[in-house]
Amino acid sequence: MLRTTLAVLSGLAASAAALDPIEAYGNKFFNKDGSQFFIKGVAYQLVPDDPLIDTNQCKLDAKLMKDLGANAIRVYHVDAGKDHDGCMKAFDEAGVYVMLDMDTFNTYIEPTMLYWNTSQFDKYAEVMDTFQKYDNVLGLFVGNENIAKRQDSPVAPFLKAAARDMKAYRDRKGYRKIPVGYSAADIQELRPMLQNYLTCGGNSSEIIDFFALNSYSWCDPSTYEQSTYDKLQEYAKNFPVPIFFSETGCNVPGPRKFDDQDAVFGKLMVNDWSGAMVYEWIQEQNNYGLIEYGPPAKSNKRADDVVDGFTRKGTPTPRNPEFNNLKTKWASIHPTGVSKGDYDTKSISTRACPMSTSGGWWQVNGNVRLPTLGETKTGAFESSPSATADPSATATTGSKSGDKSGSGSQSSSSAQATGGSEKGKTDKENSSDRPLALIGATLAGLVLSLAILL
Ligand SMILES: *[C@@H]1O[C@H](CO)[C@@H](O)[C@H](O)[C@H]1NC(C)=O
Ligand SMILES: *[C@@H]1O[C@H](CO)[C@@H](O)[C@H](O)[C@H]1NC(C)=O
Ligand SMILES: CC(=O)N[C@H]1CO[C@H](CO)[C@@H](O)[C@@H]1O
Repeated sequence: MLRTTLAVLSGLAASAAALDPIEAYGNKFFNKDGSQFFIKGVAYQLVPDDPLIDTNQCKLDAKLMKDLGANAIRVYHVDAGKDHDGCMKAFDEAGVYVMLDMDTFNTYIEPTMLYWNTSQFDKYAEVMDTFQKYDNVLGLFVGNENIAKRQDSPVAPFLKAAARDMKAYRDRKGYRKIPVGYSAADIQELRPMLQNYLTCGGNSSEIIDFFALNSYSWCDPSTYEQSTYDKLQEYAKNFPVPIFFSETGCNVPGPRKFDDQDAVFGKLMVNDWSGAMVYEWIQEQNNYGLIEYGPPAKSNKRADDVVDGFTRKGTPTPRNPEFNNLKTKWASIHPTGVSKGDYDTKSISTRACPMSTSGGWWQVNGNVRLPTLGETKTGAFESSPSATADPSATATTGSKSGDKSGSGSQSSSSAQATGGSEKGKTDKENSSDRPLALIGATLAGLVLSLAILL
């Protein structure tokens, strides 16, 4: 507490106009004055390696983000060795918090090769070391959509191990308690097992500090039920840590009206959700952009200003109606939430660690022992329940069929959800969010039945 206070005070001394750090407490984010903080964010990755080193560009974008009403960005890759002072200050002055993925191209936690080792840890730590000094860092991700296919869930204990080790490192170094979380692909078959698993087990040192979902299941025009947001809400009710959308939303058929924001910040969800990051700032091939930087590839531009045929530098120009739709929508939404002083964390509840499900999607059976740093897993896993698994968790099967019965008309919620997250992923693959070779690597024949990790 004292350390937090001192950090806040020194932050204030450094720059009077600076944003105060946000704290995760219970299942909500709070401002320093005790008011609740809700994310109105955008995904921001103009260039593959690091969009936070070009100060002029950050200033141009931050200004327009302020106009849009955004208070946060999400960045998928940074280069810890570069100087980020200018960009972080530009966003800070525009009232914009920053969420970062700690992994990068060669440190991604792979679902095909199960390991979490010091090569990754050291790189994650460099990102934390570099960014912990900025008060407007809102959170750090251990991974993004590492679990994206049927065979991928055995990597979940490695994600949890990464969160455990990065939180321990953060605390050991005396850094501010920057929340460390995970950004999940919204896959119906993994609802709610993945979010429950990453926060289960009863040891706060071994769980993620927040859970974020990349969901594309709300395609305007839609409804709370048709989009299956009602199911997302059911699983998020009294969740043990903050939960929010780290990517949203669907652009088919378009135009995007961002009506899901009414739901996220509306009375049915606002008590359990902490807001949303809209995918994405820059227009790319996937057609999700809120802005563009003018026509593609001109001969007088430097080559690295253009990637995949899209100019990635210059004055951002709103793409409409999307930009104005989102601006108008956010301007009409003012969630107040609860003040920290009035907030009783006894209302939150930790779920039991889920048992594995039939069909192979969720293969982690109960509260398995987490891998230690440096541990590698190869070959098949024995299939037998862990001694610490809680049998009551089998109730998740019922919730899952609830998803199906609640799905909308034309396409099933599964198709929408999975298809949507594939879209988001496709783009990020194009932006080299993860090594293409590894994505392409065949998983055929790799049928794992994970019960006990060792
Ligand atoms: C971590 O694992 C990767 C992949 O197997 C390997 O390339 C790297 O050398 C390992 N690092 C250490 C410190 O063992
Ligand atoms: C909680 O987890 C941490 C990190 O793995 C460990 O050091 C600690 O002993 C655990 N606490 C309990 C009560 O098991
Ligand atoms: C420019 C580019 O590489 N586009 C690719 C983005 O990803 C999709 C799906 O993987 C490819 O079909 C595109 O060619």
